[in-house]
Amino acid sequence: QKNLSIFSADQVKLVKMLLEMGQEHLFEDWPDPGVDDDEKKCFIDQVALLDSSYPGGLTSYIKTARELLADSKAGKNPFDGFKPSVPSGEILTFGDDNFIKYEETGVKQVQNAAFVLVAGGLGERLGYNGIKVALPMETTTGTCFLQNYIESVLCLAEASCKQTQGERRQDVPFVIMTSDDTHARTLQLLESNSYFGMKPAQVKLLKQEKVACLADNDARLAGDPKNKYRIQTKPHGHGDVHSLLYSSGLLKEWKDAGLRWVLFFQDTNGLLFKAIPAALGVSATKEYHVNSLSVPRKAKEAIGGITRLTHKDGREMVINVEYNQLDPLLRATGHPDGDVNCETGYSPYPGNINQLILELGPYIDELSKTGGAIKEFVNPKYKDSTKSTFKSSTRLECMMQDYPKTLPPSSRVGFTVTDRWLAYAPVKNNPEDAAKVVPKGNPYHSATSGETSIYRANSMILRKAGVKIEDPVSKVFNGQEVEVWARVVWNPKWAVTFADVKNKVSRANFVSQKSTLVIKGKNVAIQDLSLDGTFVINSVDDAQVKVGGLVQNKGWTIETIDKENTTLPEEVRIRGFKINKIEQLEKCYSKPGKYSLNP
Ligand code: UGB
Repeated sequence: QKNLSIFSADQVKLVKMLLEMGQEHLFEDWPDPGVDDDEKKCFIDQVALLDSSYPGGLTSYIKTARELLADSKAGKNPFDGFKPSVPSGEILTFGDDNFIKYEETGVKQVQNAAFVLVAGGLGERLGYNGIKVALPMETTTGTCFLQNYIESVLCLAEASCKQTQGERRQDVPFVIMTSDDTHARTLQLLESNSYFGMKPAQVKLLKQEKVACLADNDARLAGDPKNKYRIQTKPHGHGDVHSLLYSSGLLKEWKDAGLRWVLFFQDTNGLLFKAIPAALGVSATKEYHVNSLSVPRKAKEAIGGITRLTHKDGREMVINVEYNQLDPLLRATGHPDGDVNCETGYSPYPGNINQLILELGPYIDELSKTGGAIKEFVNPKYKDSTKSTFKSSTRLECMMQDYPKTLPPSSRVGFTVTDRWLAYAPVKNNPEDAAKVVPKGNPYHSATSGETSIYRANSMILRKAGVKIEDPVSKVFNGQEVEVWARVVWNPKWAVTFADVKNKVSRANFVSQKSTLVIKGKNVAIQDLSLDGTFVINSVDDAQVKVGGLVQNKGWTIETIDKENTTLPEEVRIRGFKINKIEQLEKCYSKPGKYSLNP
């Protein structure tokens, strides 16, 4: 009571709200006014921030927490009454007529889309000290994830404009959700690289705030153990992206500008843009309000499963069931073996890769009702079976893929399955877990598999386009067995669709397994090339380059390294290999004109 005198009227309201919500313990041991007043003001500033950054404020947070904690204590199953079954969706096979048709439709739609990258996670599982979007996607060129994402969006937007004769007048928006853990470093990465060619105004950073931790089943907020004038906070999860987009006013701005789609994606999937045009084509053709891109999933793999849930009362939805919930749900509903592979060698439930395409109009309608609040969950670690105390504080969490949970039954919620090699190679696990914890035969989700998957995808795409690519060899890096294909890398300027690739390679091309082919140029035609070594082609946009003939040299080798070798940078050690650049043919075409190379 005595301390209220140091606060403004608005701050007093916040104190009263906390007292009404059973949070008086937060003010215990506060000394009289005049002692630590600045700290007390910082405390109330923090409360104001926690209150304003949660839809419905702290009152709503505490109420929801009490309900969810009571459900958790009672052992209530969130899927009570629901039966899982395998849903049906659009299945795409890379390179067939259907895929090409959807890709063409999708590219036209890109100019009506906004792209949203969720990059607030620090990647504790990876154990890397930097931000994940700054990691090299592959070490042949050293291109980082963020550069590839931005360049892919720019090139897709340009292709889209060209195909529709420049109907669009504005730049495609690119949003990055950051957090306190990633914000400053993301901004610095952008600024020090001139936004990788994007206009700074095109890029918006939205920072998510953490939420208050909960100390017990009554949802008493946990004090920070290091400072009695602070509440302990933890991340709320990637589901925050919806409320942030809504409260920022961006969605309305996009609607007014005539946009139709919002695409969401994650921080470390170097393959993701290879399937985006086709998936967008599916959304446009089927008029999906929600389209979730997925890939065949290995049983027990740490990605959610897309599942049809049918309730006893007739309710039905197609939704991601998170990996730790799928197995118990299946066991409880008449599938005694739980989450297992079927005869295809994969789980019958397609794997969610959190690449979502939402139609903007229905998205805004829904968010106008919910304010962007997403169904949350709580995962307390109890001290014992009485479930009355926690081992450490907990908090509410939410996931962006749970957005469809509140949608009306009339919503068109679909999904698109595409080849795994084409679309999904995340970098999430540290080398030890990848080698030892991941079940044998399941994808590693490591820096090693992330990079080698890029070479495999590019090689397989070239094969589909008619290039003869030698078979891969098997190697073990950081305890993980992977296929090593020829290191084929191109920048998005060269190709963003399969049609682009097909247009640029012709006749009898051959690339040996030990080779590296780097294409950094827009108009580079590969004709009758026989490559056994390393060939790097750089060209300016206005140069028309044709390359072919025999290129043979010692090339760039993949050298095994010891992950404990601290003289090497961390981003190299987590891969278990480095590229040893011995000899190459490098060609630079820096002036406009027509060039032909046939050594
Ligand atoms: N992220 C944020 O931006 N903010 C946060 O508070 C937390 C994360 P993880 P997760 O496709 O690979 C998801 O930790 O949550 C960003 C799906 O739930 O890498 O374990 C973070 O920066 C799962 O169903 O993934 O698993 C990153 O970009 C499956 O689809 C993204 O959110 C899996 O991803 C994901 O965070 C997958």
